[in-house]
Amino acid sequence: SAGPSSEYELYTLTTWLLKEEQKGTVTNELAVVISSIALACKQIGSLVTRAGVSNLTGLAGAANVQGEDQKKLDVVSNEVFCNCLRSSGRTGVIASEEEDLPVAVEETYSGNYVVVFDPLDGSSNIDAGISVGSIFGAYEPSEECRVEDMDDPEKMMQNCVLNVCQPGSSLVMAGYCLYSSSTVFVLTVKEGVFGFTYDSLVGEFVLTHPNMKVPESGKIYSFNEGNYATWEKGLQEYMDSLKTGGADGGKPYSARYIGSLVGDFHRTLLYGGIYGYPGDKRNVNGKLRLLYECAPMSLIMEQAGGKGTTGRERVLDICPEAVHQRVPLFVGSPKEVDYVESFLK
Ligand code: AHM
Ligand code: MG
Repeated sequence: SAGPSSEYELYTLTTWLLKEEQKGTVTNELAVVISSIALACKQIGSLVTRAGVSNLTGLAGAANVQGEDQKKLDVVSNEVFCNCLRSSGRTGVIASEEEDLPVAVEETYSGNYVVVFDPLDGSSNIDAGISVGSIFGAYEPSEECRVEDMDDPEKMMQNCVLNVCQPGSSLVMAGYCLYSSSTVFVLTVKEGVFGFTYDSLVGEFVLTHPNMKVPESGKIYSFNEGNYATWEKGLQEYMDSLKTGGADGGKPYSARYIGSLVGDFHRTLLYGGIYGYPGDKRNVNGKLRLLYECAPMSLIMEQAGGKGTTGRERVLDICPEAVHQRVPLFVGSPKEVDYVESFLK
């Protein structure tokens, strides 16, 4: 029964975290990690809003390890995230979309959480002022990432990769922050999903969406249908069937695609339906990364009563073999995910 008890009580993310700590659903260390991520998101939100006037649009001039051109804001957001996590003192290893390899944090004080994140997803939308977001998740360390190994960079690095390569089912926390007409921070610590909207006058995330649940089904699909010709037969048949009303027939589905995972996902969570980034002939595993995109989003969707699958297996069951590994993703209302799977399995 989380929520304000008086009309004037401001029920913020901080209040919520304190209550969760009292209940024992988050450790003190994890609460500190989440607070530091929220701070990073506030800062990124303000940078995104001001990008056009502070010369932060356009390319940074380099490509990341995955060969993608980095935008200025990709680079800045990564720095903001890393700084906030470092100064939290509770993070042992961090892995980011924008870094080649996971990095050990020297300033760790306690907790040692392994934090994975995409600091700014959908950044191709930035220069047009369209929604973008940050995605994150945390694991307990699986292998000691010992400071004494710092002298042996090779060993240190292997240790970090081992820590990071855990299946999504081991995540202890996941969330995202949407930078749009409002800034919304959505979080799970595996006890349901909670959404907080940023109140810029108070400077805090305020609880606005307690215990979010995805509708059982929903007639909205969100795919980059431009890739249709390169999809497998089953998926093409599925797509065709949505246009005649899907499983129950009737009204055709509506198409909605921003090209920002966080925005498309947030709508799917609230209104129901399905988001998909399938594999195609050229990229058999699609485009999205398991560790810091598909796994956290699948955990959130499952916690909201929905599902996340590659079309063949549950995303949270996959143990990553590489930090930037890609997998196909279908997430959303349970009935919609079952329906797409019936064409693929
Ligand atoms: P990014 O991490 O480089 O920003 O790419 C991820 C984004 C997702 O937000 C979005 O769902 C997808 O790429 C869109 O890809 P496409 O343009 O191929 O439809
Ligand atoms: Mg991304």
